[in-house]
Amino acid sequence: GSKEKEKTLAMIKPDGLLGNYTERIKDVIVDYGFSILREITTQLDQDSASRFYAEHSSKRFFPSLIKYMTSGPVLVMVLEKENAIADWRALIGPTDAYKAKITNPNSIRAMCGQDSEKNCVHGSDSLLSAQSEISFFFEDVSSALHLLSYLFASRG
Ligand code: DGI
Repeated sequence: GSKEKEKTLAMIKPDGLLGNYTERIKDVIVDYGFSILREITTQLDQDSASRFYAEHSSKRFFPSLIKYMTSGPVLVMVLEKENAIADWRALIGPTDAYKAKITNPNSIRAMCGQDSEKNCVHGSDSLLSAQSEISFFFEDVSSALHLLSYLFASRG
């Protein structure tokens, strides 16, 4: 019988877009059998980046993380397949891209990340976070606001 499909939130972070890794990452996504259901390019501002990473707000690296995440546009996707959440996490590799290059050389973070902060891509880490992260970008009013602010910002 066919297994339940699962959705996860994937993001190409500012360094990934800046380094022109989008097509290579999408090739990997398709090769591994994910469907890209939704896709949006947006610019996180201080407030939205802080809400997205709220669980890390007390960490020492938080200000630096927010500065990085707001430094340029991000490409956010909803990916779907069986076991999408764990499979995407496995494919992107460990948080620290520097370590990924040693321990998971075929991972996406090894391909395009630099260190424990500039690690090129995001993936939801649980069913609960996948649901809340997908609605963060695609199913509530904030997605329209992200898009609007991006459109207005790009007009200069
Ligand atoms: O789910 P992950 O992105 O793999 O990792 P996470 O949820 O533990 O951390 C979220 C993001 O915060 C991560 O992608 C990059 C940043 N981060 C995590 N640990 C460190 C960090 N940034 C710095 N500068 N130093 C860290 O130790």
